[in-house]
Amino acid sequence: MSKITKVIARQVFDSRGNPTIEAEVYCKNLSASSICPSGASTGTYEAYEKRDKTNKRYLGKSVLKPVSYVNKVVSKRLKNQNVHNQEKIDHILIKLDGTKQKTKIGANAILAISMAVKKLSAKIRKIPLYKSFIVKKNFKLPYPLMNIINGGAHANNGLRIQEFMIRPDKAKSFAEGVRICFLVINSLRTLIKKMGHSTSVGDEGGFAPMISDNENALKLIVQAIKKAGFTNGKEVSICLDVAANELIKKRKYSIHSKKFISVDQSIQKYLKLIKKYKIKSIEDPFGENDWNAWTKFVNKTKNKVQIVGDDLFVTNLERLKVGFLNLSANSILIKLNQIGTVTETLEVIKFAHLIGYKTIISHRSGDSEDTFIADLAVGTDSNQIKTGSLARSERVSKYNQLIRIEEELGKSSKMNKVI
Ligand code: 2PG
Ligand code: MG
Repeated sequence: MSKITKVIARQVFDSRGNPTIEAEVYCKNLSASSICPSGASTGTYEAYEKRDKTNKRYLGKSVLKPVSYVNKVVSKRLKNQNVHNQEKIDHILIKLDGTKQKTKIGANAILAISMAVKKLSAKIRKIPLYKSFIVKKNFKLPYPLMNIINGGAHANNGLRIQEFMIRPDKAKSFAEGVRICFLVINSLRTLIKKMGHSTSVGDEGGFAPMISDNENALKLIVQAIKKAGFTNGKEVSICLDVAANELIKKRKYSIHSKKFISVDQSIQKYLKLIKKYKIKSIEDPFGENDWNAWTKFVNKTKNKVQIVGDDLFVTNLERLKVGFLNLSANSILIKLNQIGTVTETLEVIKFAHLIGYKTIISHRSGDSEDTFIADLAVGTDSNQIKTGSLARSERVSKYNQLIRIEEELGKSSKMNKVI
């Protein structure tokens, strides 16, 4: 047994330059720390991100109150707890908070502690973090879902769809998958330059050229894949995160253009895009409360397309159960800070696998140097990871960690399965 001696929280900054919480958990002179990420296109049912709304010094964005609560109250409460008993510690935090969406302490403070506990436990046991989750042997590497064009809430180019991603479906190793994405990204950069657009990047490292039409972005990606020497739909496939919550008004959607159209019309347009651009995965095609639209869409795509629930499920077991009963999707995006503890995240992943859903571990648009999710993806047999482009260190750090894990696993490492 290793007893926690103290927990220290501090305000640090995320990749968008906004304040966020880092927690450092100690067992005597050993410690581990973790930083909570933060989203821009958040779902209503996500766990609560607590900020000092009235503190004007940081424009209402500081996290000094939750930090102080951890240092004054939570640290004492966790003192002498066994750092290896993650579930007990997470339940103490959940109980101490006592609210459904973790509004009292804030899910940002709770998660930073929860992840730091997990890291410290692995450190003390002298095992790599990825070996401390669900999988005990035959570790597999996830396929990267690389976001190469940013739109929606992550850029200011007016693109309706938030994320245009590529997935190297035939890659035999993670490092090879990254190489394939690297080649496509480089061709894309050349193409964007040639068009006279800026090659600057958005929040998740993907290019954010001033293109506002979805189809123009898709055409550009198809061209880039070809120019890099690959075939769209074979070695590389296109995947989207629509983040449709941001594009809804009175049950009508402005996904395909600025015009709001019905669910049925939107589905028809989706089907055309899927066929024309061989799209293999669509995340959040409809809003978080529009269960019927999701069911209709899954029916129409006949399980040939990966339909991913992000804002729909918010890494929440209760919502995933509803989705399962309604046949709403076939995959779930996993974001630790949507639910707030490692234990609850693992419960959701286990249930998702039980019902045959794919799990995609995800970053947030506001992220940090913390690479916890890379280990989580391997340790939970998640077959994909979505963590931005091959740009911006907070994104690349996750890919680099997976490269290290693959190297450590050596010959025994394999890639996971993709739909
Ligand atoms: C998403 C995420 C991550 P955000 O919608 O899937 O890409 O964005 O963190 O802004 O919610
Ligand atoms: Mg999303």
